[in-house]
Formats: sequence, C-alpha cells, structure tokens
Amino acid sequence: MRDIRNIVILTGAGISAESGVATFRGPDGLWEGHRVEDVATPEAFRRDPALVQKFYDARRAKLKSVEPNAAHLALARLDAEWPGELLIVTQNVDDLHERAGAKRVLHMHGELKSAWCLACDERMTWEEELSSGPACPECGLAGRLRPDIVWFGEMPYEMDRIEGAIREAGLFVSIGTSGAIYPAAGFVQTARYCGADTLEMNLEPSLGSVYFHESRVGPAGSLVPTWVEGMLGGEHRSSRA
Ligand code: BV8
Repeated sequence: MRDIRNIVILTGAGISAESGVATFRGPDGLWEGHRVEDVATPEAFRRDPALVQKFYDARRAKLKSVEPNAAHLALARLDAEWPGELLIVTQNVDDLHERAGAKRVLHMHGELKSAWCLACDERMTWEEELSSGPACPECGLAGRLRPDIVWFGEMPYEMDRIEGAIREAGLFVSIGTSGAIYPAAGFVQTARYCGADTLEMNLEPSLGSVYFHESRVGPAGSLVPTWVEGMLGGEHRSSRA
C-alpha cells in the first residue's frame, strides 16, 4: 500500500459549468458563433482587437454574476485540510477557485481579472472592460492593455513549476477537461510515467481517458465532494502497490 503525499489537480471548463460558465467545446461551446481557437490567438488580436477585447470583456463581466459551485468548494476544503503538498493547476481563466477559498491555485492560461500592458510589460489586476482602450495605471499609456490570457501559440504560464509538481506527485487528478488542449492534455502521461496514480472526473470520458488508472463519469458538483470526503477520510492510501 502506498501513501499518497503530494497531489496535483488539473481543472478545466467543466468544473465551472455548474456555476453557469460556458464550456468551450460542448453544444454551447461557441461564443457569438466564434470557436475559441479563432478568437484566442495573437493573430486574431492583431486582426480585430475590438472583437477579441469584446470576447474577454463579456466573459470578465459575467464573473460578477456566477458563484463557485460544490466542486470548487470541495477542492478549497481539500486545499485547507490536506497535510501534504497540493497544487490546483487550472486551465480556467475565471476566479471561482479563489472565491471558493482555494489558496494553492496556478492559472496556466492566465486570468480574466488580469491585464497586461504591451507598452511597459506590467501585469495588473483588472475588473472592468478593456474595449475602450483605458490608460495603463503603471505607465499611463492608453490603448496598450491586452487581456492577460495565454492564447493559442503562446506559452502557458509556470510550466517549470507545473512539471516539477507533477514529477513529485503521488496522485494526479483531472477534473472537467476535454483533453483537447496541450500541453495540459499531456500532463497525465507525465504523471503516470513518474509513477503517480491518475484519476479523471468528467461528464464524459475525455480524449485522454485511456491514460488514467481510473475514470469517474458524472458532474463535478457531485463527484468532487464525494472524492474529497474519501481523501480526507483516509481513502488516500493507493490501492496500487
Ligand atoms: C502552446 C485561453 C507552445 C483562452 C486557452 C498539435 C498537437 C499538440 C499541440 C498543438 C497541436 N497543434 C497546436 C497545438 C498547440 C495548441 C493546442 O493544443 N491546440 C489544440 C487545438 C490541438 N496549444 C497551444 O497553443 C498552447 N500553447 O502549445 O505553446 C509554445 C512553445 C514554445 C513557445 C511558445 C509556445 C496554449 C493553449 C492555451 C490556449 N488558451 N484558453 C480562453 O480561455 O479564452 S485554451 C482553452 O481550452 C481554455 O483555456 C480551456 O480551459 C482549454 C481547455 O478546454 P477545457 O477546459 O477542457 O474545456 P472544454 O470545453 O474543451 O471541455 C470541458 C469538459 O468538461 C468536457 O469534457 C465536458 O464533458 C466536461 N464537462 C462539462 N460539464 C461538466 C463537465 N465535467 C464535469 N462536470 C460538469 N458539470
């Protein structure tokens, strides 16, 4: 029996679905008829900055009307009570993990509530709209702020830290992600190669389900609280030698 000390949890849009935040590739996976791959690129921003800013302004504004759900709250409880290392690596750009109370959260694809000034390279908390081209609070230049979001073709944030955590993990858990986007979709293979147990919880088997030792199918709002109860109740002894 192996004791699991360190946990890495990857989350995707599916964990926020029950909070009313649209996912990317489900039936509602289009935004005003656009695929995320078509608006979430540097080329799209160069070609039509107003469209891209509008896409993110709408999603940033939506944050004010959604709440964390039972899955976010359960992960926040695990974060608070787990005695070993724990890291929530989220592909999500919403703030629902933090609003649920989670502390050890890493946004590998950036955050809606952050802006990045292309004039002075500073990043800052940003709650309002960017479409009007507001001045950067740091350097004062107007019209140079972009969403602090990792677009397609851009390097996700803190990859070294993520890979280091995965190498040390005894358990890798993936929640609410389709396994369509890299490098996140490859994390389970790294984890498995490094000897971790791997568990997926998703509404349907993801594209990477075959790489997981265990795959639980259902809504995160039900599966995650049950899983956390088990982990805090001592179920964290791996069933594998
Ligand atoms: C990079 C920010 C390199 C924008 C996003 C071929 C092979 C390998 C890679 C590539 C390739 N061709 C191109 C690439 C690279 C590309 C990529 O992966 N493309 C795909 C299309 C193949 N990746 C990149 O470009 C990445 N960067 O590779 O850089 C590099 C190297 C050197 C130097 C420079 C660069 C950057 C990727 C990040 C792009 N940005 N987001 C935004 O959010 O607006 S990605 C976007 O997809 C979102 O972040 C989202 O988080 C992410 C993943 O989607 P999911 O979270 O999984 O959401 P999805 O809707 O797909 O699935 C939801 C799941 O939940 C479903 O399975 C559903 O069943 C489930 N679900 C629904 N409801 C529930 C539920 N589960 C539980 N409960 C429920 N209630």
